[in-house]
Amino acid sequence: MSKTITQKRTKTETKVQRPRLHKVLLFNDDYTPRDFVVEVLKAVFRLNESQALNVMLTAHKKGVCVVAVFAQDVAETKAARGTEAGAARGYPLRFGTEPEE
Ligand code: TYC
Repeated sequence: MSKTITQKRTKTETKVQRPRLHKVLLFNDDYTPRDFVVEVLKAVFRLNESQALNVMLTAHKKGVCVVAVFAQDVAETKAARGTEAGAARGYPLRFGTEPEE
């Protein structure tokens, strides 16, 4: 007599978890000078003059603009740096973050 042994095998899959990316948003306000917004975008986000001008003008016209996309911790740190730069000069300049879809 022969026995058949059926054994279930469990396959372990290891999936690489890439960090979810977060957008940094720039919000318009009525008080921060345009030139200052451009300087902050260049200093904190390393945008060039024309990129910074475009982002500032889009936020100015539409109320909000995506500045760039980063890993969550980088996005949060840069958004805080930008907001702090405005606050240090008494401006209500505000950056925020939100997860990318
Ligand atoms: N609206 C501001 C002004 O007219 C300029 C500005 C643009 C401020 C974009 C914030 O995110 C901003 N002085």
